[in-house]
Amino acid sequence: MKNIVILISGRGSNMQALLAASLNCNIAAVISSRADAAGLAFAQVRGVATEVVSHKDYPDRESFDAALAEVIDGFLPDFVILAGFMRILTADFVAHYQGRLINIHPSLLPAYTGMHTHARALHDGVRIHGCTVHFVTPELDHGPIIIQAAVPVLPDDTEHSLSARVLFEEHRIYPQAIRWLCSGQVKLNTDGKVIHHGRSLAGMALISPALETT
Ligand code: NHR
Ligand code: GAR
Repeated sequence: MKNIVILISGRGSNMQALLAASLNCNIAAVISSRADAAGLAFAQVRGVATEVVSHKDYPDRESFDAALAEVIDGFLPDFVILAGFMRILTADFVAHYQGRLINIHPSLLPAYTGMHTHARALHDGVRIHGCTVHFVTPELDHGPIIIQAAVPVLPDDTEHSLSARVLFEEHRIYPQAIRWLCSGQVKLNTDGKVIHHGRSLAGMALISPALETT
């Protein structure tokens, strides 16, 4: 069975969705970059090991990442899952977990990399927004894509309502992506392409606003 380590920084609702999903893998630990992350208590109650590696205890990104990697590697992970983890990681850290480091980002990448994705989508008036699970590469939010979910942006949407609609889909696609990885159905090729074994790539279209039925 594959070992996974989940990294969080706050609420941890994606981590909760992963714990609730009965994945075919062993969740070895939940590690937070903040001691006050609400998600830590949830993991503890469910008997999952928790650790805190606070970025505030380190003078620079290199030393924080080195300390974080040491704690992570103590759990012998096959995959390291970023779930609302809010620190940009150095190229050395990313290289150490090449093909094993996964992130969920609240936009349809490559649109809206970085922070404040929902506010920027609303500002631009896009009709479709969403979320993306991808392998992490040194370039922020640019790694190979495993799965995406698209949602409509509604006329009265606020950052709050739109982020809730996207988050609902995050909680569906993240467990699916990790299930595929742990069963070997999804792999990162040596040329940096994501390979889906035995998956139908047929899907439904989300058209927003909906087409008229004539
Ligand atoms: N690191 C690398 N190298 N590549 C990625 O794709 C990464 C990453 C680290 C985190 C998650 C991420 C996202 O999905 C992620 C992807 C934090 C920031 C950020 O600006 C940006 C993107 C992501 C996470 N962090 C600030 C920093 O200075 C701190 C912000 C804060 O603490 O609130 O690190 O979008
Ligand atoms: C999620 O929407 C996740 O996609 C996003 O932060 C939220 C964390 O929620 N991640 C980022 O923006 C990474 N920069 P959670 O802690 O409840 O899972």
